[in-house]
Amino acid sequence: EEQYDFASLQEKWQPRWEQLRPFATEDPSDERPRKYVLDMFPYPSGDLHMGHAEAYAYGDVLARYWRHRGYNVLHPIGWDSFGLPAENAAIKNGIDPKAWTYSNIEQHKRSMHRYATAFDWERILHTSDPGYYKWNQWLFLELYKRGLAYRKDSPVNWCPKDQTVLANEQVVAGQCERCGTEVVKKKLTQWYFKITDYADRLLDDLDLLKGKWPDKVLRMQANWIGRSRGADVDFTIEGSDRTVPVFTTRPDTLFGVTFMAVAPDSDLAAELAAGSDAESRIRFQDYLTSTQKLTDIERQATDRTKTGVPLGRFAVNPITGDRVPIWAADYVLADYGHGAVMGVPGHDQRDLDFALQFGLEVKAVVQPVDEDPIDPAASGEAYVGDGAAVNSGVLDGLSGAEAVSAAIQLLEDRGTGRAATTYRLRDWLISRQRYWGTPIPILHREDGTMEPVPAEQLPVVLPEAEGLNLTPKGQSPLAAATSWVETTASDGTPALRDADTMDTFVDSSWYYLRFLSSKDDTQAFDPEEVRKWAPIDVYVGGVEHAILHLLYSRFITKVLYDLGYVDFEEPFTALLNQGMVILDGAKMSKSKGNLVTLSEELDQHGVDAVRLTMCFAGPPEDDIDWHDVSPAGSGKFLARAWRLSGEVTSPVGADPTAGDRALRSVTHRLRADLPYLVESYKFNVVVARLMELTNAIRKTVDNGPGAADPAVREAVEQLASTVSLFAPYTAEDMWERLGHEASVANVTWGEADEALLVDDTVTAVVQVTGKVRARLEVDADITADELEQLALADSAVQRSIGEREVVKTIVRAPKLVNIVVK
Ligand code: ANZ
Repeated sequence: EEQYDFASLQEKWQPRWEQLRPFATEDPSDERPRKYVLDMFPYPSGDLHMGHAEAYAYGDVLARYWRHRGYNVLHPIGWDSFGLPAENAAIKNGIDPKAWTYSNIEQHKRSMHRYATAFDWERILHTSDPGYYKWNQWLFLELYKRGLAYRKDSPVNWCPKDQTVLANEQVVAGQCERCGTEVVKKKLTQWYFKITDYADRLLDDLDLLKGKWPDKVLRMQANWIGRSRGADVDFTIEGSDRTVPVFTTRPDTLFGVTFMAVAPDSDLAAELAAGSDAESRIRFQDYLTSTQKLTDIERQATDRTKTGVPLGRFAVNPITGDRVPIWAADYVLADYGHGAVMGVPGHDQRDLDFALQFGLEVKAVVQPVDEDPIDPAASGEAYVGDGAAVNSGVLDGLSGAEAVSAAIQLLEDRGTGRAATTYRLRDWLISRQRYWGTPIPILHREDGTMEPVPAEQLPVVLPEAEGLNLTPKGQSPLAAATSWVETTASDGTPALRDADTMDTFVDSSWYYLRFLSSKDDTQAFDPEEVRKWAPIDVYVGGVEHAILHLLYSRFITKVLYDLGYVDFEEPFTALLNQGMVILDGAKMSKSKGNLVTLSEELDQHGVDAVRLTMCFAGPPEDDIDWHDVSPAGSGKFLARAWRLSGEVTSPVGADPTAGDRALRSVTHRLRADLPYLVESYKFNVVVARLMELTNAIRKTVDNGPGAADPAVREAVEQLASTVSLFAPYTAEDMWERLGHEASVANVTWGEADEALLVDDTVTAVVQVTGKVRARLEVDADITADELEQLALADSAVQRSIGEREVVKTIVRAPKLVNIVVK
């Protein structure tokens, strides 16, 4: 028996592929239809791990599959190479972030070559190259010119450990996503992208992705955008000519308002307190200090005892004329709606908790129909269910949406309110006070005005790290790079460069376009190439990017669409989220000591066996428990397949049509099912079918027509090219042993032969005077005469006829024979 040796196959093919470059896509005369398959680009920390191995195995199946289907496939790779970890590692170990980053990238590249990923290596990009971030700066200025990039003073999420600002998306359960430190609020001047202008489109266009993105991701995006429809109601403030709007989703409960509550950290609270008596002012100041220590999450926790202080001021309900006290309460957030609520304790649990805590009035203004009247003050439970309005003047008797629109109508008629929509989505905070990122291309003049860096001066190149103190201090380390920061404005007056760098999510929001013309130094991307390739047909990556990265990319794509740069509004037509690789049911981590190291698995089992194992483990969305899978078993299967390729004796090009029908039908069934199976990501089923095909071939060779049968060649060739989706080294070698030239990646699959897909036998039913007496397996193309003969010769049929006389035989070939006897 021939020895299958994965190590020598790897040694043999890797250098040959480097020369053959089977996945280069630069040929402009290539007229094949196109597919763009993209794997989320990696962050270059450490070496590749099991998670990368899984994702790239799946991405490769899709890229190679479309090539076999006759498409010109773009499958590029690059590195998301700016960002905090490089800087933190640099601070800890005293190495230059650039040196750290690029040496990690080199390690990644070596590992990816070994892993035989089907990438087009001609298009690589690193976001930390000036040739890339120049266009990041261009993008920033495109937004800036249109008012979509702006600066404002605002309370931001601040990580005291990393000493940096975090986007809302980077705060997880009140903690810094990266280091786990409790995030606090701090007021700073920061740059924002106006993603809120796109909230409706980002939400509504999720419909275009239904069925092609995981439902879970669509839901997460919708929740993140968080659109609430309702009304703004203008309350007048007693002793002032001011009206204050509050946002409510329940204008139908206007008659149940018994207080107003404002966020203590809002400008409104400060203004109201300033106009109050001394005692209220002092009480308010103390309260404000105590709430500033809390995170938004803590403030909104439902199980927390409600806190607040009366401001000594009153508001007047514009519909009822009721005079209600105004409180500062920290369950009201400053940056949602208008930072103020109308308190309806009868029908909102937070308001009820608050009212009961401070002895405020509770009014029930919605009663369930045909049930006992509710009493929230007594039960402690606000009534949030359906019902009819009561004690609500003209609204009485109305319910649900009807009551809501009648209330809005009332407000609009009186000019004291209007229909309104509020979003949870906030503008995207994109400035960072860190070194290793894209410098913001803005100059600050002495008179306090700003000026964009002129296009011809881009890129604003990041100064060398040497000599800069990167230790976080709340101000960008770049501010200390005096010779870099100090420059002149276009009118020759002194100016300072903006010292902040951009959030790396800006870099990754459009990189998929840069791949299309990654070496072009005259434009961010070539519109001609964009028309050819984009949008992406399938995007492969982790579900951890369900909100941040995908939402930002969708937003930037819509901006580019509005500016006329691209002609599509959604960047990722389909999304495949792979599960995690775990061990014994737990996420792998160094600290838990349950880390499976990719390079060790590859050394032990070989690249192909590891890749095949990833694909065979189950649906790609599910987690893979590395304890439950068998790379050794995968290796055994590959050896069996590989051996077959050495046994075929018919010549290349042998006509298979005269070959063994049973084997041909297994081959063609696989070919027919591959589109459905691969395109619905049932990679594990494909592997199972390859095992079935291998068994069928072995049977034909050993116990059937033998290795010379041309059906065997046909089957082994299909096996080799399909195995190449999962195990490229083995497949390439099989292809060579079959007498072909490299590369197996270039094989285009033919169509399945329909005639081989239909079953070649059918079951014929034989009846004797209406009663079924026998079932016969017959050829599908049997003639009526032949079938009649077979039926009459069957022993069960003969027994049933016995001594009786056959008067008539009705034959419907190939399925039915009815014998009439007397
Ligand atoms: C009166 C009312 C009566 C409310 C009722 C609800 C039920 P969503 O669905 O999340 O958008 N609200 C408004 N601004 C707020 C702020 N800055 N901080 C905390 N809460 C705020 O919630 C909208 C509801 O949240 C609004 O409707 C308001 O309370 C409250 F029976 O107004 B409601």
